[in-house]
Amino acid sequence: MKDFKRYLITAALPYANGPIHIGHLAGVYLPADIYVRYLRARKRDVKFVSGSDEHGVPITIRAMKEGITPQQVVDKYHAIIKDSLAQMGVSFDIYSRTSNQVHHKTSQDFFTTLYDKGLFEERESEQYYDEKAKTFLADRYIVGTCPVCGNPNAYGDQCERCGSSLSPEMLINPRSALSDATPVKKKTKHWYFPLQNYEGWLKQWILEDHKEWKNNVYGQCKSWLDNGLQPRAMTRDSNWGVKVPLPDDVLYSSPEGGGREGAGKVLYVWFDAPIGYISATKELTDNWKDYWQSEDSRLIHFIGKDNIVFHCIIFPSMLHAHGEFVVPDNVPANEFLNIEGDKVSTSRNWAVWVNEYLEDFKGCEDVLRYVLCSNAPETKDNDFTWKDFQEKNNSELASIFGNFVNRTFVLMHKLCNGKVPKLHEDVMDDVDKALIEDIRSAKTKVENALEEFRFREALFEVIDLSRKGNKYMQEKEPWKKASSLERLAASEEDGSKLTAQGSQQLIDNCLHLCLQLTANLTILINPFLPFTAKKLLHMMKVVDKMLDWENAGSVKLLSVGYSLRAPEILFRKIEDKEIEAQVQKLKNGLVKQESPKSLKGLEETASTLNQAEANNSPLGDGGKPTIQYDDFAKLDLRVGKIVEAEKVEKADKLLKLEIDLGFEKRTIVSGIALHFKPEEIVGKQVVVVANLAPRKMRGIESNGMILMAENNAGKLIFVNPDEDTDAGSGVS
Ligand code: B3M
Ligand code: ZN
Repeated sequence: MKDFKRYLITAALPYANGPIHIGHLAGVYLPADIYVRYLRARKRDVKFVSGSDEHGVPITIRAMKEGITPQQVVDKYHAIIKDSLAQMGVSFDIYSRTSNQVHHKTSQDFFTTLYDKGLFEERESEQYYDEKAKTFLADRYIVGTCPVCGNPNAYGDQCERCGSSLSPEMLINPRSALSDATPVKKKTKHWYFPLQNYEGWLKQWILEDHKEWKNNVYGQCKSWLDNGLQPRAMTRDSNWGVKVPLPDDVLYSSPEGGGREGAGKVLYVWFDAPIGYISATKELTDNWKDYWQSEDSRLIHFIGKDNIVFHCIIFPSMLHAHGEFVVPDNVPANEFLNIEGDKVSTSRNWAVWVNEYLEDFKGCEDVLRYVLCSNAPETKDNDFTWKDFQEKNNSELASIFGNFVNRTFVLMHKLCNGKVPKLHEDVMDDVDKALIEDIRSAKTKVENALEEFRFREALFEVIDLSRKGNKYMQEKEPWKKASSLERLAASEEDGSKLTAQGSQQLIDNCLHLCLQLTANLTILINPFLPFTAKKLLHMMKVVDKMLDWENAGSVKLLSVGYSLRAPEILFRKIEDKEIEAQVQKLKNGLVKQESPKSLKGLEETASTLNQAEANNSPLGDGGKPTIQYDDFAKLDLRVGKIVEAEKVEKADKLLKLEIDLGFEKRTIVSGIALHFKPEEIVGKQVVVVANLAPRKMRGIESNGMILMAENNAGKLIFVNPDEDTDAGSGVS
């Protein structure tokens, strides 16, 4: 590998539209932080930058949902995210935000450079427009039926049910996410970046020159490149974002107005956001060009898999086109972390929020770091479960690592007067020598894995070294030698003094090596569990300097005769009731999609966006807008009776129900499994939406839906007639 002088490590800028969850940590921030801490320990010149992504539709949609302005949204969540990351020990050199002036200027200058070089294509096209909200509808402002899977609520850029990447034109029956109105087509003008012009360069740079990239990243790039790239619009009609740095007569010059009916023109969020890495480095240091514009700087982007195309194809093409910047040397993207067997969904609140974890498990930051790293979704999606979290804490961190350190310190205080004992080389045996070899080779193993972004493996090697420490101690049994010492001291026999001396030497050797091993564990664990490393330094009364990576592998880190502190408990036990409470919290917090709560504030925000006239809800709690009788009359509601119920395999929340509707039996899949056992509900009467289009869930076709009420505590209650009624009776 090339010898780089400097490292610039970036971690994806999280949208400031909500707190971060543990999937963000596992996929992006922890691996980045571990890598940076390792580089720092190796005395490399490194800068670690990130910040909040404060533009784009995710922000304005959140503003709609919360009924506040986009500015209020980003101020609120930027603070929460920044604080969570700091508390988790993610050690950025700077955590900035894209609403900063320096960022607006940096991204506008970037745009202008490309514009002046004539690298954009100016295009006028017809786009969907909401006449009520007076705005163009790009990306997530438009919803409709997915042409691939039939999901009626697919977005203009993606279907969340089947994962297809979409454009607004592909949606069937498109409607505005703002007003529900059917949009009309209007002409507007945008600036497109012709990605296809960079295909040749990209193919050489990625497919030929970076074969070492992770399979998942390389594979995704290859498939984008094989399918051929298309021009991509780098501007949007919106009033939230970085203003396009062109005069009005250019922005709107066209016989048809160029989109003047819109709210203004801003840079596409995926144009400005990655430039945020540059702006943050500028804010951090006057020498920012050394990191961005010098060939001996190594740029590495840590991201989640959904951001691969932006970081490997679009942004590098922009950097290349600009001409003055380095391009990433690696993009070690991770896959996704699921929670308790189900995909994380922020809209359904199926997530473990980092700010809440920090409240509930004070002082356990390293436990989460450990669990997320040892289970990181490096090569495939992985699952987080609370049971596994408890298991990993109690039987790995506490019983292996913590136990080794604790035994070493307790015995050193008991058998060696609280001081580092001598190493008597003449009585060292093969077991001692093997341990020294294990210490040496652990350093190399951890290092090799970290250099290649195999963080799970690196962490495993550290824990494995502590496991070897336990085994060594078990074999040596210094406590047994100590009790035989006591017996010898009491005996008058000749030669007992000599034997006693020999036993003390064996105890010394064992604890000397166990203490040197503890010092090594401190260095090796530091990138992963920095809070634990700090505690260990304190116990050993040594300074941070000991953490230098070059010290690892040595068995001369602690001086003989040096007195050490009493042990601290490194990892407390996590109790069953704490875990049960978390599982319950997840289940109770689950929000069904499109609940009235999630639409709250639509009115205010629609007007902040465009002073548009909005649909008022007749309900005080921000419910859905008024509908006409005809809308209601479309529903065929019937009384049915549950005749069979069973769990759906590999789906925690689903029950497969057989419902007797009198005229026929129906299969309905319902998301109520967390609330009811199958046997409890057989025989119950329910109200069924009988003419709902069929939908496949986990391979089972569901024909209808049962109505449920939900109380304030999140408990589900059946909606049914108040006396037994014939199956199939109409409900109106
Ligand atoms: N904010 C997407 C995300 O949070 C986007 C990343 C920007 S990185 C430049 O997943
Ligand atoms: Zn779909």
